[in-house]
Amino acid sequence: MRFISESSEERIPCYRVLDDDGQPFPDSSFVKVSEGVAIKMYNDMVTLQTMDTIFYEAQRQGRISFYLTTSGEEAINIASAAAIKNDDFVVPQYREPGVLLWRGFSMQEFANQCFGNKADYGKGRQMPIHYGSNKHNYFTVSSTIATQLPHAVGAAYALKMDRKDACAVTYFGDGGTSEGDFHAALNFSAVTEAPVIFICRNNGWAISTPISDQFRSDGAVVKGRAYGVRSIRVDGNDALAIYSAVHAAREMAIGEGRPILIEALTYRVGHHTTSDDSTKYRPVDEIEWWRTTQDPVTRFRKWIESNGWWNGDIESELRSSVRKQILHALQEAEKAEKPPISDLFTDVYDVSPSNLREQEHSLRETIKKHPQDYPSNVPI
Ligand SMILES: Cc1ncc(C[n+]2csc(CCOP(=O)(O)OP(=O)(O)O)c2C)c(N)n1
Repeated sequence: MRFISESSEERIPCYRVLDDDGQPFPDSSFVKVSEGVAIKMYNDMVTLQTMDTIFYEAQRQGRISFYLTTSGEEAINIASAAAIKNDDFVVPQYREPGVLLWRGFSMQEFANQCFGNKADYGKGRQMPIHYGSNKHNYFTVSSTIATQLPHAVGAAYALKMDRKDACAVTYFGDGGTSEGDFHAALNFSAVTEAPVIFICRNNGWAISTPISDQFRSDGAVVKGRAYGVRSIRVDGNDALAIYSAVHAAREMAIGEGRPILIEALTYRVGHHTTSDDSTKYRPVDEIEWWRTTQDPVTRFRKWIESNGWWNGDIESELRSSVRKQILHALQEAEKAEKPPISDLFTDVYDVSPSNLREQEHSLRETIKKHPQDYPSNVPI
């Protein structure tokens, strides 16, 4: 009689390509990245980093109501985006705007969404950072944890039924793997053999809840295996490792018709959102260590520099032009008019039901009575 152990016998290894100094480990195998792709990856990582700094400050100045940074997770965002194709559906959590950036969503489009102005595709009806784009096959962000995961499996299954040469790629945090939706999604994906790539950003924290040591050593990869989903653990701060793993995952997902799970080990360097102060529950030294010595952007820069593709002059030029572009986009988005009040009541029903018409009428009456309490840049 032999019971199967409840935990894996050995610690799951972590796939790495670049060491902390941006040099490939001897004999490491990885997918080749051309100079052009590597430069775009670096450009986009710097753009994402700069956008986070400036948008975060804009929230602190009271210009936007909310923001959430991706700091520390730039490699997961950009390298995974680089390894997939534009036809692949992206079903995000909320800490992956870099994938949308990679696909060509402009700074102006990001800024319009955060200000909820009339150029925002969501017509100002979503909270800031709930980006979405039909054009870029990027499903609209929903902050309700893990609800995107079953959707991604359904989308992947539809792609398979239609015999499309594409997969669905979905992202989530380590906290999300404790939700029922995560388990339903993994089970459903394995049973239907859906071409979906699950990318878990194991960033050590779910708001103020630390990920336990047990989970750090035995995390989402083990849950993947439990559902019969092929899985790998990767260094999330190593852009080359992420690129290679996602590239291989895509080939298996589409070629063999199966789900794949990637657990990327990383660290959430920023506060959870602008509503959080993470120094209240974690040591500042820990944050600093990750922000400096483990920065994925610097690590990748060292690699492109050692290939002779980058230098200090291009670096300063890039940083200053990206900064200007982002500041300009913010100013434009701030100046733009908001969507009209009537937009609040459209796009759900073909013909508006009586209760919605009553609510609209009541809102208009209230605004008439208390005009001083309503923003002057929202057309009535
Ligand atoms: C269903 C649900 N429960 C709780 C919350 C509140 N909440 C927002 S973010 C978050 C933590 C998520 O952590 P994780 O999935 O690890 O992602 P991270 O923020 O670390 O990137 C929680 C509990 C929510 N948004 N949705």
